[in-house]
Amino acid sequence: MAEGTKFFRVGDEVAAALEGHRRVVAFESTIFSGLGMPSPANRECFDRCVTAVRDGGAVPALTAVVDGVAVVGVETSDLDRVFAGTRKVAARDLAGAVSGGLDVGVTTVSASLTLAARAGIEVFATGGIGGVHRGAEVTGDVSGDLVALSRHRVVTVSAGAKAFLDLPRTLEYLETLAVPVAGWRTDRFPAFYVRDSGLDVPTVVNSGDDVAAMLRASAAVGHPGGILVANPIPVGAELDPEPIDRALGSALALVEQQSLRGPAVTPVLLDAIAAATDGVSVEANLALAQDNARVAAEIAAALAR
Ligand code: PSU
Ligand code: MN
Repeated sequence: MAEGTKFFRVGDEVAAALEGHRRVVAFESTIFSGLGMPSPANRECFDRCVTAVRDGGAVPALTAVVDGVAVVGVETSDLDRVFAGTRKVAARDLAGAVSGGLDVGVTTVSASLTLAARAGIEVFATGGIGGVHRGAEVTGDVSGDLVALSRHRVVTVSAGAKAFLDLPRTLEYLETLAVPVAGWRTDRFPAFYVRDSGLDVPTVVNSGDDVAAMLRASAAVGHPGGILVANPIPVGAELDPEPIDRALGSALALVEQQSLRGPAVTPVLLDAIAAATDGVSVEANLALAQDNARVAAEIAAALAR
């Protein structure tokens, strides 16, 4: 079990689960904040993810920075503050956030993977990961999420990544970083709202046991990092790519026009797409996040056997 420190704490229920049945699924908090999706869908998204994890016999562990402490397993009484958080904390921001006593910070995928590994959690669920941004050959904007995937032995379940990223280059970068990418019952990389980006994944997994075997094998052969499990959005929730592509075009133009750089880029794109597609894209986002949580619980159960 991970001991607490001045800067780091594991919630009671999560700590007990890690000592006992070991079925725990970590979550990031950016996705559930205003930076990830509009209110009140963010709260509904969290509730549906939590229910999916508990229905699968696992315990959810939301990560965030609260009162200068990096927390794994945010207390219920702190949820409202966290969901209202506006400070995005990536892996590289964690140290400064806690040493500087930040009141509330919402964790990205990279920060959550860091904290999950620190706590001894092996499975993490989100909606979509960050990746290589379009135009990265000029801006150099590559999400720290990719590096974190290569650094921590944690399984990440995601519905691929949003198409505002450069998906072929994101997969190339994951290959460079030696991150195994496994399609959940598919040989195609999903693109968030749509099940098939047209890009292949190198490995197919069909069950939690398949993923557990891969993670154990990766440790056995001395591989240091985690595994990306790409779970396509459920069939009934898939969106028509046409209106999304149109929204994406204007969202990318907005980023260009405002000369946005760095961590500000992703929240502005997410917000513009949600606004342009009305409630439709948000409902799809809830459905895929919930399904990722369900798959993550299945993997956590397999890892605990
Ligand atoms: N993509 C989404 N929803 C999100 C994010 C990405 O579809 O909420 C968030 C996640 O927290 C992810 C972060 O880790 O954005 C990546 O930000 P950046 O591109 O600045 O690394
Ligand atoms: Mn970035």
